[in-house]
Amino acid sequence: MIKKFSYGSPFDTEAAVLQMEAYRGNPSIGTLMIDNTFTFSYEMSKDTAVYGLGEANRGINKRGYIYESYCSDDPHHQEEKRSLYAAHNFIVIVDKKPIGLFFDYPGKITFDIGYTDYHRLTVTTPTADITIYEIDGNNIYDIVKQFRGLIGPSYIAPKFAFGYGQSRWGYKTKQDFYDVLSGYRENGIPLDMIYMDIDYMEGFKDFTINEDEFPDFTDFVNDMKKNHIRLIPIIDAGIKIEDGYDVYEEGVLHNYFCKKEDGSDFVAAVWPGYTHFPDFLNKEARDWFGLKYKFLTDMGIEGFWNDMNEPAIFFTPEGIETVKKACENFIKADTTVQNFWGTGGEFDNIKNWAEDYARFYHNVDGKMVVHDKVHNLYGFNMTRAAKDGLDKIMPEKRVLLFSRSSYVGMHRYGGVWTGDNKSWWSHILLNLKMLPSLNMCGFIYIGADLGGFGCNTTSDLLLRWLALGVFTPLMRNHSADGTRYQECYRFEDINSFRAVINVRYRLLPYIYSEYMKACLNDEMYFKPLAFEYPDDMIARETETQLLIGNEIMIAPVYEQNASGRVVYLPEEMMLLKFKNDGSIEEKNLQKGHHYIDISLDEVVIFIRSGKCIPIAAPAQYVDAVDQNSIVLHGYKGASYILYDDDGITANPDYADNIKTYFV
Ligand code: MIG
Repeated sequence: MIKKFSYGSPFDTEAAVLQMEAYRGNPSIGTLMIDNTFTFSYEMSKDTAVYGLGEANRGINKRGYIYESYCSDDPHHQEEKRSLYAAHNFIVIVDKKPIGLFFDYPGKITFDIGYTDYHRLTVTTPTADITIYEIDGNNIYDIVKQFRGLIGPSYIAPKFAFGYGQSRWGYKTKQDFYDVLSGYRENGIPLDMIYMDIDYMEGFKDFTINEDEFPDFTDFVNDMKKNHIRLIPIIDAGIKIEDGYDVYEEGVLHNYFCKKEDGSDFVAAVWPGYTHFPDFLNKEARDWFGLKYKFLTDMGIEGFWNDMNEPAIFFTPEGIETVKKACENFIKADTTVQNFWGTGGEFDNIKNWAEDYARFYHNVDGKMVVHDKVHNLYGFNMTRAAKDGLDKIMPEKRVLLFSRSSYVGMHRYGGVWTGDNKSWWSHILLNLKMLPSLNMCGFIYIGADLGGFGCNTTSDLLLRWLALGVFTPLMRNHSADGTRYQECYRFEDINSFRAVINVRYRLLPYIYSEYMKACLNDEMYFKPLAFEYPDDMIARETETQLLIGNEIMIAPVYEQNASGRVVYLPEEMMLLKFKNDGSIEEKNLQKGHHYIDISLDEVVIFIRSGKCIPIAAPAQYVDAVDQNSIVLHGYKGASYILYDDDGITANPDYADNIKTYFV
């Protein structure tokens, strides 16, 4: 059952789609402190676990740290970070019985989950205008399913988006893209998408193409499609201030940009230099921006990634003034260590600066709302604008769309990638641990930058990361300009890369089928062992393995120089090892701990007791996966319900598209 509580006068975030009566009293657990601020406080027992928070740092069980939802463009995801790019304020507290709590609040909100006091959970907001949904249910899945019903159905990606994609910030010329195509095809490594980062634009202006490099963009897009490659361009939040640029001029004319208190358009610098921010909380501005995507869909584009939509701010004119004053003072003052550090720090201080977020306003149904109070809704509404626009442009078709920043509710409009991670071994695990929490909040089309975005990758790190990426709906290798190149064909052991990525295509019928079931039935695709085996103390604490769909478990290798790993089986399972030569080794294993050898060119899965899965022959791209090549692997007497459809028609129906297979 879901119960809604509302305090003060909360902003309508539109995260929830179900309307219900709101109560004023106390939720059934915890205590409230309401003055100018709001605090929910709950005493945890020794064994209490807390799950959720979607795209957030640290473990699957969130206990023992403090998290802040305030969408932040911070590319350094070390262990102490409290905020990443998203705000997913849903938790499930598991004590004797689980309780779900969604704190629907669009500004900064803090979850102290046993950080200050290991036995206390406190959730705090700076104003006391908040809505809370309390959900009780039989188990965690039941609570998640009810929550998903509350927030509405998940975005459904087209099937081509389940292929493997290559990306890199720094591809500039047509030749750069053709080099990627030939690098993959000539080496027989599957590929379906190449991503276009900001350099395809003219001067980083959204909805423009650099005509010098791409004089015949439509032909280029079509030629790539003939090679079974979709180009997926990036769209940034900020619109360059430049006379003659239509998007800028229309935005100014119709008051579609965020304003300062004095009514002027707010100015902030991002890649194009000074820009204005479209007011995505204003419906008219959303409608306008969404239809701009037509510029690219008219040229054959079928997918986008929305970036910089926290929104990220490098600096504002006000910030620059502050820095300049600090520099002037530095020049005049004695050179002390304090002055040196203090002045240098000002440069960092004005990036994504709180004072700037308090300086601009949204027009929400005619009312001016200061940005920092609704900060976490910006990326959500950018992607909503895009999806609503694309639905008007191509109502019958699914489009690939994912965003960097998000809030609960954005899962109806697109997927997410988890932003600028690094080529660190620890980030394989961070990637893995975010996946189920994101699913809890309805984000199913998700993935991380495989191989790591920042820093320099190594071939073994990339191989191990790809072996996890095989199972993430978004399987994209992406890296930052200036880092070591990490396209698979750049390394010596190309056969190993081919072998690992082949597994993705062999498992595609299963991955797509389980993804669609999760979307269409409000279920989880990535499940922690703790959710499935709540009475198994070891399973409850196993955070380096996941269940994928209903049939399999994975246990990726996440340490360098490891030739395998210890895997915990909470029940008897059948190991399947995909070998480099295309063969599949099978072995039944008893419940308990096992050391499993997994070399760099292998992928291992575990089929759950009594189940089976479909496996196809390898293919170079999604359309070439041959349904007739499907063979069932798993337990004798098992059956599998396969979901499949044309992969592109919007609003597919579950019942129309399932077929049962028997071993
Ligand atoms: O300030 O477009 O997270 O994926 O490559 C960096 C350049 C801007 C951040 C994104 C990243 C992308 C990069 N962008």
